[in-house]
Amino acid sequence: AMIGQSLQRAIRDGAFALYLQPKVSLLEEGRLAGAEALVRCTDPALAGIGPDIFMPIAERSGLVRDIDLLMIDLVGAFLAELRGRGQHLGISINLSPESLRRVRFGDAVLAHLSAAQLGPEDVLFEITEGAVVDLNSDARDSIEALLVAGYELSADDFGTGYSSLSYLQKLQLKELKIDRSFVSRISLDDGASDAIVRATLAMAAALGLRTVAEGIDTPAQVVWLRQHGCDLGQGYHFGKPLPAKEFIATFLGPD
Ligand code: G
Ligand code: G
Ligand code: MN
Ligand code: NA
Repeated sequence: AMIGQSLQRAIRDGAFALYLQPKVSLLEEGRLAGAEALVRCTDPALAGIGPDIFMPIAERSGLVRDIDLLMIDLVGAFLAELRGRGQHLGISINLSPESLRRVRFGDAVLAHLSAAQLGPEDVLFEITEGAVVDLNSDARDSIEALLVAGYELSADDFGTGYSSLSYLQKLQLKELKIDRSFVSRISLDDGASDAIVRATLAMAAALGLRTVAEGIDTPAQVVWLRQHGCDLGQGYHFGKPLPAKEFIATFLGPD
C-alpha cells in the first residue's frame, strides 16, 4: 500500500527516468543495433526500488498503463535529442500485459507515439511471451491497431510461456527474445538448455524471425550464440541499463 501511494505520486509528478540497455549485433561483432527502454522511479520514497518490485505493484493497482505511456513520451524526447545530434537508434519499449488488457490501450499508445513523433522505424514493442496466450479481446484489438499502423512486435522472455507456433505466426512477430534463464546455462555445457536454445533459433529461422539473446554475461555465451546464428545480444557483457545521458556518452560518442 505504501509503494502504491508513492507510485501514484510518482505518476502525478512524472518521477520516472528512461534507462537504456544496448542491443548489439552478434554476427557483426559489437555493432550497436538498438536499445531496450527500461523504467526507473526517481521518487525519493522509492529510491533503490527497481521495476522488478514496483512494476508488479503498478500492474495490480492499475497504474502500469500510465507508466507504459510515459515511457513512450520519454523515448520520444530521447530520439529527438539523438536527431539533434544527427543520430538515430531503434528502441524497444515494453508493454505490460495488464496495460494491453485495458480497453482501447492501443489507441492511447498510438496517440502518445504521434505526440512524441515516433514511427515504426523508431520503436518496436516487447510483449512477454507468457502473456500472449491469455490476451483478451481488448488486448488483441490493441495489438491489431499497432500492427495496422506498421509497428513491429517482439516476444519477450521467450521460452518461459506456452505459445503455439500458429499463435506466434498470427501475432506477426518480428523478433524473439530468448529468456536469460536459458542463455545463462548455455556455456555450462548443460545439454538440455543447449537443446532449447538450438530449437528456438531453428524455429525462428524457419519463421523468418530475428533472434535476440537476453542476459549475456560471458564471452563464451557470445561465441556459442554467434556459432548458432543468433542475430543480436543484450546483457551485462555488452552493457547494463544506463540513464539516457550516460547511454549516449558511452555508446554514441561525444557531441
Ligand atoms: O530493468 P530491470 O531488469 O530491473 O526490470 C525488471 C522487470 O521490469 C523486467 O521484467 C522488465 O521487463 C520490467 N520492466 C522494466 N522496465 C519496464 C517498462 O518500461 N515497462 C514495462 N512494462 N516493464 C518494464
Ligand atoms: O524482462 P525484461 O527482459 O524486459 O527485463 C530486462 C531486465 O533484465 C533489465 O531490468 C535488466 O537490468 C536485466 N538484465 C539485463 N541484462 C542482464 C544480464 O546480463 N544479467 C542479469 N542478471 N540481468 C540482466
Ligand atoms: Mn524486455
Ligand atoms: Na526479458
